[in-house]
Amino acid sequence: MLAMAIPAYAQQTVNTAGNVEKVTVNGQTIHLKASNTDIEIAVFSPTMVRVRMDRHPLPPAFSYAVVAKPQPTAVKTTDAGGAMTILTDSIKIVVQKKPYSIAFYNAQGQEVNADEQGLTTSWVGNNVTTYKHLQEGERFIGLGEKTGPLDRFGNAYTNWNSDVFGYAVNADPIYSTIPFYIGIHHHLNYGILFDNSYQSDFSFGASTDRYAAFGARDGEMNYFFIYHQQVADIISEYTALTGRMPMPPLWSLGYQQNRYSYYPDTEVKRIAQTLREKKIPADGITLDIHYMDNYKLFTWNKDRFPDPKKMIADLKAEGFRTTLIVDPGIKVEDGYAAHEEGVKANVFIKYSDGKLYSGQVWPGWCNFTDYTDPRGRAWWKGQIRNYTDIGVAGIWNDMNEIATWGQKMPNNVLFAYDGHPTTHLQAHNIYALNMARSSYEGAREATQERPFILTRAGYAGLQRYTAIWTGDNRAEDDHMLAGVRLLNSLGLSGVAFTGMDIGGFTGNATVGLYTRWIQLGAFIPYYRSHTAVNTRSSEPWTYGEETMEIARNFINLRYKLMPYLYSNFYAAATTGLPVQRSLAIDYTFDGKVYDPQYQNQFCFGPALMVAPVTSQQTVAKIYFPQGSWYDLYNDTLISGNQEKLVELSWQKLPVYVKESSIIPMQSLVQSTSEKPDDTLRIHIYKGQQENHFVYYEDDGISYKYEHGDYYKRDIAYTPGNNTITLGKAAGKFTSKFGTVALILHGFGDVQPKVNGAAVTAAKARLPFLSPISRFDPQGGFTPVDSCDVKVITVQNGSDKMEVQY
Ligand code: NBV
Repeated sequence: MLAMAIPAYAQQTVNTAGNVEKVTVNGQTIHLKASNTDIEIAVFSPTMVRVRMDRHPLPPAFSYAVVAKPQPTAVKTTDAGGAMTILTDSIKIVVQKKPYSIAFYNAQGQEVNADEQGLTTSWVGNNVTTYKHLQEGERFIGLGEKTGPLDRFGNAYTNWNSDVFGYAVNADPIYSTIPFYIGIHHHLNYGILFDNSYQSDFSFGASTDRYAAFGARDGEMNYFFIYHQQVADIISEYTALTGRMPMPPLWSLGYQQNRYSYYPDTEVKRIAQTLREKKIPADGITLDIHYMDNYKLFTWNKDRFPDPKKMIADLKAEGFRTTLIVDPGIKVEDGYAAHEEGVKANVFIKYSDGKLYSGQVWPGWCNFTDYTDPRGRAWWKGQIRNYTDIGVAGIWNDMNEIATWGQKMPNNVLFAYDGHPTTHLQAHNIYALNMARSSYEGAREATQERPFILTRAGYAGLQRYTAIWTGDNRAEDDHMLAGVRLLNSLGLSGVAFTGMDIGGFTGNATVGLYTRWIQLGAFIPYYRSHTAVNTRSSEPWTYGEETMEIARNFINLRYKLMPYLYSNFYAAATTGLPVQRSLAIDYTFDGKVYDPQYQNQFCFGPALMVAPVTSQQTVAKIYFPQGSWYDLYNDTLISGNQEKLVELSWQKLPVYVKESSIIPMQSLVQSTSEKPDDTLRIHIYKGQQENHFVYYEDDGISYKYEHGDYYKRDIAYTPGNNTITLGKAAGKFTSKFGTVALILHGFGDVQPKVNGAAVTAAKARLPFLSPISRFDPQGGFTPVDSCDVKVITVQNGSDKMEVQY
């Protein structure tokens, strides 16, 4: 069994796969029998392959992350004695037989990824690890919600979902596990998903010049290799594999106001009213644990909330949706309905001796639902109706790492693991995913409307059910920037709907920090202010008049950008591309984007580049990647491929528009339930590049879009022949906009024609893109900055329209 010489005094041995002794090709699946190991190589697509290995015969594959089945793919295999070659249109896989090792090449024969010779895959005890050869200059990005730099080279990480109150900016692990990363070297890139839910470890050349490794405490070596030329396509295939997000409810993209906790009901209403009075647009209010009776799930504290149904309805009438927090712990108490029913339904986690496991959380001793048991999920879904029946629109899944006081859930508690009974060790990292799934399915089935689901912990594939936020961050500058990187990394790892507590959860934000953070939040997919109990409140007016005005300006901009944002969520739902995008997606081989000075810059959709700045900075050094960029506030053109010092003002967060961008916007509304005016404003920024943008609309509430009830058209800008085309609209939905204003930035004088007929382009000083305006309750908003644009106004419809200028 031993493949390596181990000194006699060693307590443990390193076991390798050994030599491949037999090869069986079964269509796209190749089975290799090695001396110590069973190996299965399954081709999922011309660009994606799964490798599974274990020391005993491999059972049928089971995964909570993976939803895709192998697609029929032409595969050519050659067995040339010492090596086995598996060929698709795009990749060549070479398996050396004596001893086993595997390498992946592209169609041009370049080595993309290969085992480190001599180490390959091995076991120490039950711990299994694969060692990949560290390529020269290799960078590593992704791995989900992981702290640290954008380029993870030189670092190592552990996956074990953990409740980390007020975590340090470099803490690891934190709440969730997404064992997927992207490697980049020699103008090549590839993705690897290590699909094993035991505690896992990744090393990206940490203290070694030989390898990048991934391994787990137990279970199979089971990984997917994905090869594409573009990082965007890798993310796209990774999300085809693990599933994509459904369209979110439109309201969940609006501003959300939180604190731990708003109570009683009069306080909740006061917050909502104040937002309206102060003309700060908002769509959501979230109730934290104090809504419950003694923290007992599915109950209400009747003194604080005598009539929750009415309160929720009243809030809805004002354009606010209510989200409630839920924890997995159900208080052990006689007479408490949820507990009694859960015991009766036999859905709680048990020790190996059959006794119920209890752990301590908010309510005291609790039992915990086994969401990996279909019965547990069904029971939870029924309980969720307690909320949806009274109009709750969002479910916020907290403490689902599982967090118990002391954090030491024993190994010997059992989980159903959907027909593959197992212990806590294997179920821990996928527990939250299944809780979020149960909440999602429960709310969706009960209402037939899109619920908003938020989770703290998760596993690869969580995007199918839920948005995620980065937990208990701190009110510190560094944390704001670390949060940006966490969200960028989540985006690289298939999760598009992400957020962090704006203002910081623990501690008190300074005025400067809150100001910078609330500005930044306008460009973060889930835009929610939140803070802990006994801290300075997170409402924009808590930080004085000036900050409130700045907050309002940026929240206003967020609402005006809603058509752009919603279309970007459509892109996430259909291609998996994140809404908040690390520059590594579009500028993968530009070393500058990984420079610690610039690694926090990101794009909000394809058009806007945001450079986060701290409360301490008066000047920012910003990197402008290739192409040209427009200053969001005054349209000043900045050429790319340069680092530039920019003087900062409190009013403006550095944001730039990429040349050739297409940004659909609308008039200001106070919530997404208010109808904007009739004009869709499509901003187009002159540039050299051809560009197109998929514009998308639907009712924002239901699932009818799954049956064709949407309005979708391609907007193309082709500078080469001076045209802007609004493609023929697809879908059964009628756009809410009767008019389209094409707003041309940087085009100078134009004599446009629409479908061949001359029209006039009005000259305008733009009042609506720059967020910086002064608000006066009598006179409304007066813009501070403006720029000259040309506006072509046409009727909106569904036929193709060509504008020549
Ligand atoms: O439910 C209270 C908090 C919540 O506000 C926070 O966002 C979660 O991350 N929750 C943690 C429980 C523990 C707080 C110390």
